[in-house]
Amino acid sequence: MKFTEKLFRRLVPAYQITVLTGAGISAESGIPTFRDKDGLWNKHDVQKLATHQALQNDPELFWEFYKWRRDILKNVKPNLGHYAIVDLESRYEGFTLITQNVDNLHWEAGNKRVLELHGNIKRTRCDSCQYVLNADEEQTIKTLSIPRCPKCNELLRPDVVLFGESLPKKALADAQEAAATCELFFSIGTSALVEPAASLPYIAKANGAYIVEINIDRTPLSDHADEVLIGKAGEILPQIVMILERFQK
Ligand code: BV8
Ligand code: ZN
Repeated sequence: MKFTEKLFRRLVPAYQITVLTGAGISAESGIPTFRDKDGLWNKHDVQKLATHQALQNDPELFWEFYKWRRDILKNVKPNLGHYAIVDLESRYEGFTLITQNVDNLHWEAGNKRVLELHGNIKRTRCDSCQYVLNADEEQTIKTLSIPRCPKCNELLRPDVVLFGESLPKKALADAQEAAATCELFFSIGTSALVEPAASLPYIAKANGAYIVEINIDRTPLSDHADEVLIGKAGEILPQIVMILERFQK
C-alpha cells in the first residue's frame, strides 16, 4: 500500500485520533455488510426489517431476521483490522473509537472504550419498559418465536437502533465531540450513507482534522477526504501500525 508522507507527518506526533468504523471492518470476519453485492440489503429489505414498524407489524419475521443475524455472529472472530485498532488505542492518549456496527467485535478484540452509535445486537431489551435481559433470561427466550418481557410482557427486541429511531444521546454527543476535537479522523469500512454517523467526518473536517478513508471502494466521503486508501481494512491497518512502530519506538 502506498501512503503519503503527509499522513505519517501528522499521525506520528498526533495526540487526538478519532476512528469511525462500519460494517466493512467486520467483512473479513465473515459478517455480511449491508450494501455490498452479497450484502444484507440484497437478501432482505433491511430498511423495512430493521424498523420499529416491522417489530410491531410482524414480530415473528422481525425476530427471524435478528436470530439469523445473531447466529452469524456465533462463530466469527475479530480480524487483523480490529486488532490494529486496539493497537492504535494503546498508542494515542486522545483516542476515540466510534462504531456503527452492532456485532460486539471491537470489544472482543480488546478495545477499552467503544462508542456504539447503533447499539449492540448481543443485548436484548424490552421495547416498552427498556428492561435489559440478563444471561439466564437470554437463554430462556432462545426458543421463543416472539419473545416477551419478563417484567411487563411487552415485546422484546435486540438493543440496536432501528431505522427511524434516535441514537443513544450520550454516545452520539461523545462521538460528535471526538470528531470536533481530533487531529486525524479515520473513516473505515463504511459507505458513509447512514445519518447521523455519516456527518461525523464533516464535523472533523470543519475543525481542521486530516480525514483518512479506508475502504475497498470510493464512497460519497472520498472526494472530501485528505487521503483515500483503497483496500481491505484488515490489510491496510496493520501496515499503518507497522510503520508507526518504526517511528514511535
Ligand atoms: C435517525 C442497527 C431520526 C440495526 C443500523 C437524512 C437523509 C436520508 C435519510 C435519513 C437522514 N437522517 C436520518 C435518515 C434515516 C436513516 C438513514 O440514514 N437512512 C440511510 C439509509 C439514508 N437514519 C436513521 O434512521 C437513524 N435514525 O436519524 O432517526 C430521528 C431523529 C430525531 C429523533 C428521532 C428520530 C438510525 C440509523 C441507524 C440504523 N441502524 N443498524 C441493524 O444493524 O440491524 S444502520 C446499519 O447501517 C448498520 O449499523 C451499519 O453499520 C450502518 C451503516 O452501514 P455501513 O456500516 O456503512 O455498512 P455498508 O454495508 O453500508 O458499507 C460497508 C462499507 O464497507 C462499503 O463501503 C464497502 O465498500 C466497505 N467494505 C467492505 N469490505 C471491506 C470494506 N472496507 C474495508 N475493508 C473491507 N474488507
Ligand atoms: Zn418490559
